[in-house]
Amino acid sequence: MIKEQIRDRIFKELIDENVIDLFQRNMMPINELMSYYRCAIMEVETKFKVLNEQFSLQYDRNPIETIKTRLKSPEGIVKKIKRKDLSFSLQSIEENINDIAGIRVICSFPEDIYLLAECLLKQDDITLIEVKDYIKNPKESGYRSLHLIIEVPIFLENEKKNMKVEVQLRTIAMDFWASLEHKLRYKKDIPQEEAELLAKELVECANISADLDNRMEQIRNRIAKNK
Ligand code: 0O2
Repeated sequence: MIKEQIRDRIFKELIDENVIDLFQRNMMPINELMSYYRCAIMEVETKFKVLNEQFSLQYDRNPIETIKTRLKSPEGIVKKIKRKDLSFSLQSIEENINDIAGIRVICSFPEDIYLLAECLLKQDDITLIEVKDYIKNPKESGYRSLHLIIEVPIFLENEKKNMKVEVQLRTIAMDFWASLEHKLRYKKDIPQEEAELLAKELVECANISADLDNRMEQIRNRIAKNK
């Protein structure tokens, strides 16, 4: 039943025999792999919750506003396989797609992002694979966030398995901008010229939002100094 549902969904999206084959032949291993990624998400989420708790005790403040987690959908995985021109195999998925397990940590202030990233990366079971600092180097769209690709071990019945997780750290303002921009990006029926003007407007909004983040942080620091 699940097999048929997945096949129908993929059919609607992509109508690609290779893809249907991959999922049909590997249903059990795919479920197993996805379950490992879910475990990895749990491990990393717990690490951030522990850090938040400790900061709350030690400094009487919570650096984390919200944590969101997501497992990449089969459609998302297939799109990425195609975009990166990868082979349709489980091994290739595991080796080349780094964001199947995703965790988004929304912080109050920009400084908290780097503080949390440092605390996470100091932990001796975490291996850093890649850093993409879209705060220091925003994307052309205006997008800002700190992305970390890490490896975390999960402990199964008879083995330890290292799983990749993408951690996106951003402020409330960065998240607000990214969420709205993501929704607007899918409005396709806009004339080219207008689309270019809107893209510029979105970059401007991202800059204003970054400025606001910095000013709020300065206010926080001035208050802390006066204490
Ligand atoms: P979802 O569902 O959000 O995860 P890679 O091949 O993996 O190294 P990739 O996929 O281009 O390269 O990675 P990148 O650009 O570093 O990060 C991709 C993710 O960052 C996106 O995930 C978004 O979550 C976010 N992102 C990157 N650029 C933008 C942007 O301009 N606007 C918004 N709103 N989000 C952005 P996905 O793949 O879109 O899916």
